[in-house]
Amino acid sequence: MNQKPESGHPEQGASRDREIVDARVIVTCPGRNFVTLKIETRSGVYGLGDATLNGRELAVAAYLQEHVVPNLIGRDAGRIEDTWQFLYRGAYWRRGPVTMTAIAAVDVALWDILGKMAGLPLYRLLGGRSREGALVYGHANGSDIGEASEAVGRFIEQGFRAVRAQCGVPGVKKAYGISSGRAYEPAESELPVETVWSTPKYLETAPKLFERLRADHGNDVELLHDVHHRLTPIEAARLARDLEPHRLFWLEDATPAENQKSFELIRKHSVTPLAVGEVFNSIWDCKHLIEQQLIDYIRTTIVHGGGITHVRRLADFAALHQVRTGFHGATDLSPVCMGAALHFDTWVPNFGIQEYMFHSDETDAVFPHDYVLRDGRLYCGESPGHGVDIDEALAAKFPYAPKQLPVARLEDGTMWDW
Ligand code: KDG
Ligand code: MG
Repeated sequence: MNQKPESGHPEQGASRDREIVDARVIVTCPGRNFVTLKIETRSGVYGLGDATLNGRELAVAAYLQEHVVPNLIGRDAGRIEDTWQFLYRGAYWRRGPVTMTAIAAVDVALWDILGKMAGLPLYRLLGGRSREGALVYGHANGSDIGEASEAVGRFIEQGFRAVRAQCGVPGVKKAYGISSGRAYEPAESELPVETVWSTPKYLETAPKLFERLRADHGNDVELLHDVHHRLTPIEAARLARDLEPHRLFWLEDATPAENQKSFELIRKHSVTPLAVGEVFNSIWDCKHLIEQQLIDYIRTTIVHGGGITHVRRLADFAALHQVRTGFHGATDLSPVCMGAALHFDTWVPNFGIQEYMFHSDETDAVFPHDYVLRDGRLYCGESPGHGVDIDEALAAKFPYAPKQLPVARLEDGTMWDW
């Protein structure tokens, strides 16, 4: 397990510096829950990885604490690939969100250590810059079409070039993506809030929203929309077709994608670009979607997709089929994930867009970082590693608060996809 160099080997001193001597799981709730893995080497250099799985935080914390950390102590932090293979291939029970989020935390922390030891920002380790900054999209929403359009206008005024738009649906009490005043945080309570969903009412409203947005804001701004898995394949095909005149950048999660072939139906009826994959954990979840060019953007990001080591393979595979990246970036992914994602975005040749919601001031204080937003793009910093740290003393002041994501039912009470 512990690859100790033979005595007299030239790497011996360096390898001893890289020996992992401690790994700790830090759970904190500066406004919302985050799980962070901190790996320390004998030399004192440490790395951080995000391990946050919204509403299931303690499952990943326990997986790391009980089953991963004991395997890390004594390992060479420089053996990133071998550690990834050990945690993935070596585990009989592989894949799934809990396992892949735990692996991601280790992987990102090790890349962070590698960058710090090399004195290089992460994007340079990956192969260097492909662009100056990463195009981002913000989240605009409103209780009705008019409010949503005003919200889109505010994003454009702030310099955003791309905006996701969601609005309330008449007759639906709690439509997806609508905030009640403060920033949108769906995991609201200890037990899931039950929402009610009406597909016919939604299908009436969504095209009208985008007709209005184009009338109010013109064609220069990129517009995106998230269906959040609510439609059947044929309903999704109808929506994608109805939205065609409004030229969306993408339509996201139009139908659940466990059955990857279901996207063939949507493709048959529409040229609206499709994005999928924030709930995927591995290349196997999207292999058919990518190979058959059934999607245009893959959303699987570093924290839930096994880290940089695996998502890099996914992105390279996607590039062969002209599918571009569009990483998940909601606030339940910590600044540690965002920092790593931005270095990846800066390097990856087939970059599409990066989702970005502002974290709260408390979260930004717990996770000091060097990435900045300018004119609708996010720029990663030049500090070694991924450029995100944790203030552990401050983190300890925000204890874990159990919260789960909502569920959805149809009007007759049938459980539906949230
Ligand atoms: O934890 C769930 C959220 O990250 C998700 O609901 C946000 O769909 C989402 C998005 O596209 O940001
Ligand atoms: Mg989404």
